[in-house]
Amino acid sequence: MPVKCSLCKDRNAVVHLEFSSMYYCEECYSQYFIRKVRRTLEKYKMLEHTSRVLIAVSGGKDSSALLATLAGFSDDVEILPFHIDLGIPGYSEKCREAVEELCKGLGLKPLIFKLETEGFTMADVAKKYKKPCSPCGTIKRYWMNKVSIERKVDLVLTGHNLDDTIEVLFQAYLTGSVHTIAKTKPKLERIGDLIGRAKPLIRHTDLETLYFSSINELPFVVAECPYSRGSRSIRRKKLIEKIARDIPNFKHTFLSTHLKTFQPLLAEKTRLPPLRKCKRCGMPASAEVCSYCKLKERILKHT
Ligand code: Q46
Ligand code: ZN
Repeated sequence: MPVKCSLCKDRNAVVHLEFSSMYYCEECYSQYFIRKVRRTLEKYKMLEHTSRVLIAVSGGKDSSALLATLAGFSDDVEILPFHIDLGIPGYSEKCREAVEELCKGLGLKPLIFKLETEGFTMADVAKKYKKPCSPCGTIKRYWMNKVSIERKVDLVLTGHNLDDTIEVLFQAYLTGSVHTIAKTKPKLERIGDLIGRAKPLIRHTDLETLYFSSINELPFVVAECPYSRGSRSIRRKKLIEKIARDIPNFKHTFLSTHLKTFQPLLAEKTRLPPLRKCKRCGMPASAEVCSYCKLKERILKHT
């Protein structure tokens, strides 16, 4: 006998979430997913004093689910989908196409930035850096912020989910990275020219966004970035998954303990260095020259 949906008790269930022991049919699952995003937005006052948000869309399942959920969410908040074409051979093109198709279906016009217009791509970065994910993060943060300033955006929303957050925290607690622990939270307020950032999917697991994107047939790229192969963060995610198999709500408990206890405590005790303006590009920097300008110089020297 097929299992029935725990909510409508009528239709057959297609999704089972182990951490909550709930079963959902397609319709109830989508409603549950959207409700949870709305509750997260409200709980952490993410859209307060916000009239224009930039949603960073990568072409993956998480940011696609986020954009689809928030498109048409409110007449008071304008949404600007933003995609960075990183120029990763055999991968970036698929990502860009998925974003374009998704936006077309949602009636939104995406803003697409091609890294190659800077004179280099992630392929050049990967030749220089053994672990390209860290410079890739610098590039993405820089352009998300720069475009947000230019477009007068109040807040940047990213598709980081619970699994992403727990992976970062797991490593931060292991190594005692107090700054990372202190700044890992659902919403970071704006500091000067550093536009605020929020993660409306911070309470959704990897699997929850995968189910939502698949059920709603959203265009997204299934393949992983070729530069992520063998990365430590993927290995850590696998380890966390093993723990969650024995303790199904491990990730949720970790996040809530972090947010209730350690993050506020450490945020009070840690002071981030005051921000300056990069002397080359004028963007916020913790040193004389920002990390993006340093990275760009290093790559261009060798290309
Ligand atoms: S795109 Fe960039 Fe990711 Fe590829 S190089 Fe790493 S960070 S894995 S989300
Ligand atoms: Zn700079």
